[in-house]
Amino acid sequence: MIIKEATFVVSNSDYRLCPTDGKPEFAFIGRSNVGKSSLINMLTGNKKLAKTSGTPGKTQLINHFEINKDWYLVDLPGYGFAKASKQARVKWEIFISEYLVNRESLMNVFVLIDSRLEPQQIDLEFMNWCGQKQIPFCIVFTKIDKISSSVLGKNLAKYKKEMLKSWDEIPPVYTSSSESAFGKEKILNYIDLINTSLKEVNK
Ligand SMILES: Nc1nc2c(ncn2[C@@H]2O[C@H](COP(=O)(O)OP(=O)(O)O)[C@@H](O)[C@H]2O)c(=O)[nH]1
Ligand SMILES: [Mg+2]
Repeated sequence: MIIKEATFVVSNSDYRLCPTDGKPEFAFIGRSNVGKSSLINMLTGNKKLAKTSGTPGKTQLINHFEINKDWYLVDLPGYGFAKASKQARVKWEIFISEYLVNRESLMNVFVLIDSRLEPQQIDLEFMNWCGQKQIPFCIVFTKIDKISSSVLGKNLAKYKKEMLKSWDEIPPVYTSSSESAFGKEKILNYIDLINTSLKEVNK
C-alpha cells in the first residue's frame, strides 16, 4: 500500500469527540519515548506529521491522522513516564482505556516496545489488559537500528517466553526502525489486509 496523503485531523482527550465518519483506525501505543510518533512519520513518509520529542510525555492527547481519505492512524499518549504525577497517570488511564474499549472503528492497536530492553512489567500488563478487554493488538519492537541482530534475537526470544506464560499464542510481531524505514512495508501490509477484508465484508 502506498500512502499518498496524510493529514492531521483532530486532537482531543474524549473518544466521543473523535471523528464520527466510522473510517477504520489503527492506534499506536507504548511507553513514552518508545518511538510512536516517529513510527507514524516513517509509515507516512512525512517527518513533520506527528510531533516527536526527546522529552518523554509530550503527546497528551488522542491524535487522528487521516490517510488517503480512507482510514486513520492514531497517535496516543505514552504510558509509564516516571515524571508524571499519580493524578495525571490516573487521568491518562481513564481516557485512554475509554477510547480503547469503546471506540468501535478501532481495528487494531500496535503496542510499541523498545527492542533494546528486557521484558518490562508495564508492557506485559498492558498487553494482558488488552487481552482481557478483547482489544486486538500487534507488537512492534522499535529502534532496531540501535542494536545488533543477535541482541535483537535474544530480546525477542525473552519477550516471547515471558508472554507465553499468560498467552497461548503470540500476537503478530513486527520489528521497526524509523531511521532506516525498516518494517514499513510489513506494517502497512497488515493494515491494508484488515482494510481490504473490511471492504469485502461491507460490500
Ligand atoms: N535511532 C532511532 N531513534 C528513534 C527511533 N524511533 C524514535 N527514535 C527517537 O526516540 C525519541 C522518541 O521518539 P518519539 O517518536 O517522539 O517517541 P514517542 O514518545 O513514543 O512518540 C526521539 O528522539 C526519536 O528521534 C528509531 O527507530 N531509531
Ligand atoms: Mg509521541
